[in-house]
Amino acid sequence: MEKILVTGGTGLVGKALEEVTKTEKQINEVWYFAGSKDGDLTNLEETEALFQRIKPTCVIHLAAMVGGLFHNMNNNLDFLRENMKINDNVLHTAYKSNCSKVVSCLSTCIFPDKTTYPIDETMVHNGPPHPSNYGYSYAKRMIDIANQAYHDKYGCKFTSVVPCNIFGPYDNYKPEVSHVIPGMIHRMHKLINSDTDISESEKVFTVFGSGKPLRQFIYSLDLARLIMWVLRSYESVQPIILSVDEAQEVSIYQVAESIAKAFNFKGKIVCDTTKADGQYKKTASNAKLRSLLPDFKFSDFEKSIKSSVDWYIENYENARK
Ligand code: NAP
Ligand code: GFB
Repeated sequence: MEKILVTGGTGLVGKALEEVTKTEKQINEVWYFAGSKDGDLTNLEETEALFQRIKPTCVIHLAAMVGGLFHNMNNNLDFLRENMKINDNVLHTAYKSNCSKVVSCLSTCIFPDKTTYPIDETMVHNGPPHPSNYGYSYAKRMIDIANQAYHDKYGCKFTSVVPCNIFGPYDNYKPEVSHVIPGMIHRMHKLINSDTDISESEKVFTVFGSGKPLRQFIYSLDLARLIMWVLRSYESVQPIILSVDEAQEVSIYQVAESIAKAFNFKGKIVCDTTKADGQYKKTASNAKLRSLLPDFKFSDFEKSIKSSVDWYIENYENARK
């Protein structure tokens, strides 16, 4: 029997994995989706107690202090320390628990800021990350270093995936923490449902920054399917990028237009260039994934945005906001 512990199981990606396992888990698998209430993974004793309770054979390690550009910019030290503690506790406890495989999660935002494009898996440590999120980036990079060290010393099958920006149901919509898509969904929903005494066509939605930066976005349910494939079939310690194609890259302004279309928003969209843009782009190549899984189909971006907006409207009361 495979017992798969998903740390960070109550978040955006964890909930997508839970949804996908409903139809795709195998007969010999039992899945556990743990959140911080099941154990604070910055605390070694609580981490060991969680592993002692679950006795996992495999771990999908998603738990992290996670946030968008503005949260990272103001909290690099916390992102560094929290995530270093979580990652060391989980990896070392997984080793001591004789877990047969651990799949951890990096991010395309951790690559060097000054780089050639497209970015690929060999470039993780080729230079400093963007200054806006160096704390998070270095903590994530150390997962890759630790994976190599556990493999060198003990032969552990510890590997990592590198998603591009992720969105979908159960995202984190808290304004001070959120990534761009949940941040915009939350703000547009609030704009549409406030000031009902002025017509919607007179309302103005503000895109933070210039709207010019470029991003690749993967729908959380697609990522969940790819992570399951990595758990079952990817045997290398080296990271693998899980991203949509380079051609799917969109501007932040285009994201705002897609969200406005999903809300059928009739007002204006303007950009507040007094707010930071962050990284201009972090274009990643998914050639390694495509070479191993040539037939994988990514969901349509516009349809996935519509599904995410509809989910937020239907689940507004209980959403993290
Ligand atoms: P999320 O929605 O913020 O969820 C974070 C998860 O980690 C939650 O389940 C949370 O538990 C758990 N957690 C946080 N601190 C914890 C602690 N001290 N002890 C135990 N659990 C803790 O994050 P996400 O977007 O799903 O991210 C999942 C993974 O993907 C992360 O490793 C992140 O770095 C990576 N990633 C995310 C993106 C993105 O765009 N979202 C892009 C690339 C990579 P609670 O629910 O109890 O708080
Ligand atoms: O998702 P996001 O916050 O993070 O996107 P990054 C930031 C971009 O979206 C910037 C613009 O260009 C912002 O100016 N933006 C426009 C907004 N409106 C909004 C809004 O309402 N909220 C937010 N948050 N942005 C993060 C890294 O970079 O990527 C993290 O800092 C993490 O470490 C994440 O890895 C995946 O894509 O810029």
